[in-house]
Amino acid sequence: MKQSLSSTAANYQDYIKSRGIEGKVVELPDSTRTAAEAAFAIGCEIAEIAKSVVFYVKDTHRPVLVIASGINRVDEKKLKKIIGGKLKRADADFVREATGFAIGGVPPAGHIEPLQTFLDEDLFQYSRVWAAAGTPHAVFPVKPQELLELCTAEAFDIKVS
Ligand code: 5CA
Repeated sequence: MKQSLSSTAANYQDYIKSRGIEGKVVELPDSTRTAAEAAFAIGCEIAEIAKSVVFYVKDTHRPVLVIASGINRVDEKKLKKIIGGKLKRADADFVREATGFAIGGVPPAGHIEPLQTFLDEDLFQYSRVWAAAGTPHAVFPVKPQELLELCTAEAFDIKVS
């Protein structure tokens, strides 16, 4: 573990602290770019990784964020029913533009602009999960209920089952 955080991770630490989250951002020497890499670097289950998946509403191009358990695939049909419009998966450029962060480091909140956010209810099986903290090497621990409040999200069954 590095002694001091990179500026992006340090800024994210300040952000979550300002939002009342007590968990500390951890910057790891190994990549945390994907849910599997993050779980390996942290030493937790992949299911305990809160991954950020960005979609957009096809007709309006409005971005939508889904925070899903690392082992789950987001069911776009379920999401379409909740949102009421067809969705497309965002590409790397769209993700950066909508959130201000690059894929692999997209955090659950604190984006350029607030995004409508949905939380995978499976994350509530764990007492704490790990989410990206702005870079592909930084994560932070958070209770699912805290995550729900941090993201002003609603929890749904959104996985392909
Ligand atoms: N830092 C880790 C775990 S905390 C992380 O951000 N993982 S992640 O799973 O949340 O972010 C990767 C997600 O980005 C993938 O689940 C996938 O939905 C998305 N993604 C990865 N590559 C692409 C791509 N080329 N285009 C669109 N989305 C992508």
